[in-house]
Amino acid sequence: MTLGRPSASGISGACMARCAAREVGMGQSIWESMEKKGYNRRQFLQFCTAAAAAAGFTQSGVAQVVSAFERKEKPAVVWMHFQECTCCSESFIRASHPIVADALLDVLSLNYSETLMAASGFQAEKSLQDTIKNNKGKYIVLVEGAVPTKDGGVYCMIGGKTAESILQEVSKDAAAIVAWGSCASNGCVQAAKPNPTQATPIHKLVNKPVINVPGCPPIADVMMAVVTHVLVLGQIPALDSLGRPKEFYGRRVHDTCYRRPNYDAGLFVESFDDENARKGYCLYKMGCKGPVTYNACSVVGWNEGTSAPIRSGHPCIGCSEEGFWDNGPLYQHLSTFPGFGIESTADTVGTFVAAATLAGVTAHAVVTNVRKHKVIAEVHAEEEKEQ
Ligand code: FSX
Ligand code: SF4
Ligand code: F3S
Repeated sequence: MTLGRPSASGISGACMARCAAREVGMGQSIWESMEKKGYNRRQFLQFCTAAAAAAGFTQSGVAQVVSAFERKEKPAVVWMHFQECTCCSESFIRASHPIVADALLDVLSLNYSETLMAASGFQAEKSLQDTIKNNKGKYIVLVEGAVPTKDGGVYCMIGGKTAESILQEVSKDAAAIVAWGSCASNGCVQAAKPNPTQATPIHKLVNKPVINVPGCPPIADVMMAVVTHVLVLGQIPALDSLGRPKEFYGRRVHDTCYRRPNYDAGLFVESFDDENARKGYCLYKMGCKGPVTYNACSVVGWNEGTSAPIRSGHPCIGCSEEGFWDNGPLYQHLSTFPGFGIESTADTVGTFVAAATLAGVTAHAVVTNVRKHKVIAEVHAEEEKEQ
């Protein structure tokens, strides 16, 4: 594939061609490289500030980033594509820190990316080979897509080699490996039953730690933060037991959802076009998997934080969770989930409350839910009166 870089990114395909064609491992610092490309000191400092923020540093960490970028040799990066749809790349180039997006892509030695590089064929292949040969132990591998292992791996081949052999070749001397998206992290749609090509996530095939950044696709700003973290600190961020950065995958979508008060109060959308949908009630009954999905959509948001699936009226389909294609129909609600507790009244809150009252049970949580339900209903009634 030889697509030029979309204009939204501000970097031309020609620039990528230069990146692809130049010699690698030249020992320039990030600052030297930026200066050479025409960035001034002010832009460099802006870049450092944005990078520090993306990596989760406080203001005091900016000086550390400046110092690191002045000294640190710019890392070489190879970005591989296997079984996927390329939305992970599409998401990444729309990150909301333009200076980080542009500078990272421009400043990084993005020596190989089938989507973003202008070079193709033997020139592209040479760039990949040079990168892994000249930067042993120092380069970063970003992988988009799962790898088919059935029938000798013939279901995904690039330049006559199987995806699996390419993955082994590039990851052998890598300093860090990042699995972009659910395809690379857990197999995603390719691995859905019956998984005809035996699509396999990256971490099951390589013998070193992999940072999993699931989501179909992952959130641009989360991708940006992970890359920045690896570059700025030169370290793998703290990961959970599934290899995901804790900072972004430590909470359920449900835990930070702005519709949560409606959930707790038993106020649900019953069909996509009903009055409750217009009021922004909870989408649980429409199949929302937010209660079992770990991702940062409710906090970070999409498209420069403009929206997220739930904010636009669609239930979360659990796209960052393993096997989400096989976890039952997308629009059928969960019957239960861990930590259901008081919330197990979600389907039958009215009935449950009536029964509890009859039995003379004074469970505080139930009472709280009823109160919330009443207050929210009153607020909505007030709003309607005012309109
Ligand atoms: Fe997979 Fe990336 Fe889904 Fe696509 O390329 S995570 S199919 S939206 O985006 O790998
Ligand atoms: Fe939000 Fe879905 Fe949880 Fe409802 S079920 S509060 S819409 S995450
Ligand atoms: Fe995916 Fe759910 Fe977020 S569907 S994009 S994890 S809201």
